Amino acid sequence: MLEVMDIAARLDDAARHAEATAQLDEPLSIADAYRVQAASLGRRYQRGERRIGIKMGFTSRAKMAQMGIDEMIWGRLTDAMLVEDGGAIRFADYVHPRVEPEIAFLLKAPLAGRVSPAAALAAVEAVAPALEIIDSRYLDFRFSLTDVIADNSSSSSLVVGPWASPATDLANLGMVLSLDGVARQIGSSAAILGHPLRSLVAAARLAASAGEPLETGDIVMAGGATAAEALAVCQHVRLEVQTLGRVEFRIGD
Ligand code: OOG
Ligand code: MG
Repeated sequence: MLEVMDIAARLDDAARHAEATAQLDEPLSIADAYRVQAASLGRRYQRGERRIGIKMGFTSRAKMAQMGIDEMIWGRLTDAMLVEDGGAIRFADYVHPRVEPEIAFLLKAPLAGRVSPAAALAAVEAVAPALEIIDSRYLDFRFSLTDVIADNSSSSSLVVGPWASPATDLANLGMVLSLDGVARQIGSSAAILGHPLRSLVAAARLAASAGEPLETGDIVMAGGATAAEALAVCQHVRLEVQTLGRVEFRIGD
């Protein structure tokens, strides 16, 4: 569908040039919004980026309340989105970036379709504290459900901390997100669907139903446990997760 390719190009260009674009006025179905997302990722793959996994969105009440959307969404992650733990991003590469405290899973086996939490856990190689940098390509960071899905669910960058044993109990880990050493968001991993593993279960189902099942080596971001925080130049961002440890990055200009 021509319209799908056009919208995908507009959103991909907005991301590449770090320039906000207007909300979509074309009414899209959810299926078409995911088609736009797939098409915009297709442009990235053509430029040489490689798929490394998926991110889940709106898996916590805090995130749903902040953005006024109460349906779970997902987006694709590529190698170009990875920021080294302790590294830096350039503020100018983003439109209006925000950061959120998350948990990441690394898979050691494929995981597709309707799986039990036990089966999901059996496919996990490791878990890690992680920061997601989201950056809506829409003006004023405002969007409808289909807008944000088309925009790869605001996916922009991710920073993954040290990988830990999958035997780590993720049920209720304290999470503190600090900007320049000041705690700004305090939460628990329990905020993520009651248990972050449930987000992995949902990811397995959603990715498979899109014809792109989770594979060995994939990273799955479970979704923000708290509301996101807006970022500014020169900040230092750090997440401390009980038991799992810390992950951090700096923002240059
Ligand atoms: C959409 C992405 C949501 C999460 O972790 O809930 C998300 C947004 O808030 O812009 O990444
Ligand atoms: Mg997120």
